[in-house]
Amino acid sequence: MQTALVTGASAGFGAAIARQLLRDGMRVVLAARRLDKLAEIAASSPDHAHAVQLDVSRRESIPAALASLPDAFSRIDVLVNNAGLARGLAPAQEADGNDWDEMIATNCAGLVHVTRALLPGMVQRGSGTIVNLGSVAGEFPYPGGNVYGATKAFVHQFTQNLNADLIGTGVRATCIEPGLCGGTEFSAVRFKGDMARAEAAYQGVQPLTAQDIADTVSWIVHRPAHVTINTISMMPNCQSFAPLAVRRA
Ligand code: NDP
Ligand code: 8X3
Repeated sequence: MQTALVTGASAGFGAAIARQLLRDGMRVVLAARRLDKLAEIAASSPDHAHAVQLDVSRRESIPAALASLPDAFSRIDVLVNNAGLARGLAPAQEADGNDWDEMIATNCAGLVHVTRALLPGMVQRGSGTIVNLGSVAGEFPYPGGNVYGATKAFVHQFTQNLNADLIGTGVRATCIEPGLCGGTEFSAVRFKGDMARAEAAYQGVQPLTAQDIADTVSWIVHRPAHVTINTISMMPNCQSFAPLAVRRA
């Protein structure tokens, strides 16, 4: 039986991914800061799910959290680096520097250090799958996306560079890059609890769902061992591309 570790499993995509991988018959370690929420999800599969408190932005806490895993959950075959957030939508010249620090610490530094901690074991065993949550925001710039989009461009390129390093090891990495997705805490977090603003993002549209993302992760994880999916970009039908902005006098 394979074991997956899902970061940010207390809500949104991460909770849906953890539930899906449990339904797929895997053991799952659920990691995030809110242990109560993780424990609630893990309680539905007491033999196969384990909740661990982990703030990925606190680098020094990562080894201790991983060392605390019970034996049955300690060999991680699948890492889903999902923990992440956007803070604010202000133009760069007005944005809050603390918001920028938090996004970089979580989306970039947290993701690379969790990966670094688990990679040697995967390489030693000759198998492993890493799924990173990027975003369309990492490819397509939009006003106010400044540092959030840049962190997701980082996630994209880190994933591809992982595959460059991991050739021949049996370990593979994928970056999933979703567009507008509803039913998660993403916009509530981005707008710091301003629910009117958060809900407005999903009015009159049918966005992707967390289950759409979970289905995609499940598909990636279950590809045969010789297949690497480098990138998946996905959007709801209600979203597409727009022309470049041109400011005229
Ligand atoms: P949610 O806000 O619903 O969930 C985010 C999860 O990340 C929560 O479980 C939260 O748990 C966890 N988290 C945040 N900071 C940390 C931290 N420092 N350490 C550990 N866990 C943390 O967001 P989504 O599910 O919507 O988003 C998940 C990922 O997908 C993010 O990386 C996001 O950028 C990306 N994404 C989202 C899209 C969307 O439209 N929703 C589209 C494209 C990409 P806790 O607070 O308990 O720590
Ligand atoms: C989340 C999608 O378009 O809000 O990554 O940046 S978007």
